[in-house]
Amino acid sequence: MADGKYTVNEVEERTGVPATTLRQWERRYGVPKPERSHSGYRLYSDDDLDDIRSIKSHVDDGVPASRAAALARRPADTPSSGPRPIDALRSTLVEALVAFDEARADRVLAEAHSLHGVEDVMLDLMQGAIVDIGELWHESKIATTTEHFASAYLLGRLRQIMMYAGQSRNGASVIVACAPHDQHDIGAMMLAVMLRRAGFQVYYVGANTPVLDLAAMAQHVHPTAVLISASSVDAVHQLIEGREHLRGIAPVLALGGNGFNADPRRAELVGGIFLADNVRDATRRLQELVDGIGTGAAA
Ligand code: B12
Repeated sequence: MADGKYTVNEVEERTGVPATTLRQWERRYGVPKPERSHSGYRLYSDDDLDDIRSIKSHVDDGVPASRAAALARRPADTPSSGPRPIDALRSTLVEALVAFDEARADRVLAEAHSLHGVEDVMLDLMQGAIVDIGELWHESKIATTTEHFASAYLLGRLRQIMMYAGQSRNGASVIVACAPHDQHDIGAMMLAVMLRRAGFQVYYVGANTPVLDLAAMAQHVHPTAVLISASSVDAVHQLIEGREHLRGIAPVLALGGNGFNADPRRAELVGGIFLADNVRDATRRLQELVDGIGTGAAA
């Protein structure tokens, strides 16, 4: 029931959980679910307090926060309480993957697709889930095998979405690849999916692509754009080292991924342009550039 009456400071005092953690749980897992006062402040109910105490006691026992939040949520995993926000689905997806429960993960994604658009499912749910899982792994709360299992599962689902998007025969052609030695291909795959859905003819090459081979492929397929993902500064350096082979590779050479997000000017060092820090804006920007080439407005 909605009976928000405690401010965040009061909740902090009563439960011992810091305000930053409370907001993090709310954002990531959808629990607690405080109301907002007219001036926008969070107001927590007695139910919220119970949930917070429950999560805290599970976490104190060593249960990961995502699972503790899922345990606190009542009733668990049932859509009867109305459409679940992406954040709530995200914690359930993380929980399913951590438990190696592929069938449950499938159900979460099915629910997500029925409630939200493909872009939101990819960018908010799938990206959010792999980042949460990365954090659990980083904190040694899950094994490397669990993280690999989750990555492989999500890549499989993304490939499926890409397949359903079909391949355009007359859209502008693009190659999507990852920098040499860069195994992080989930972002590149999301980019490929977005571009296919936007009508581009996408050649998806994926992880760990040597620039020399990429240049040879470009000579073969004559793409309008080559897009390269680099997830770290090391990966950016690999591209800087190979920049001679990338020069003139296509009318547009676009760079992205975390190695560039932190400092987009690094794209110039590789001889390309930075499109955006997310695939939704990047796709829009690329479309404008390609349209510009078509009308002679850009080169
Ligand atoms: C999953 C993961 C892995 C998986 C990758 C599986 C796979 N097939 O992709 C595996 C287990 C293989 C892995 C390995 C390693 N990883 Co790792 N990994 C991650 C993790 C948890 C998630 C990355 C991810 O998929 N994010 C989701 C995607 C969708 O986001 P994204 O890549 O940023 O993409 C978005 C945007 O950047 C953009 N975008 C991406 N590419 C492009 C390209 C273009 C052209 C454009 C326009 C936009 C764009 O759009 C995307 C969607 O909006 C991150 C942690 C994190 N918080 O990110 C660490 C992380 C990236 N890994 C890290 C490290 C250190 C490693 C290892 C070195 C670990 C080790 N000791 O072995 C190895 C390196 C292997 C290698 N040679 O590449 C570090 C990198 C730190 C750094 N140097 O910057 C991170 C940040 C973890 C950490 N906190 O330390 N990893």
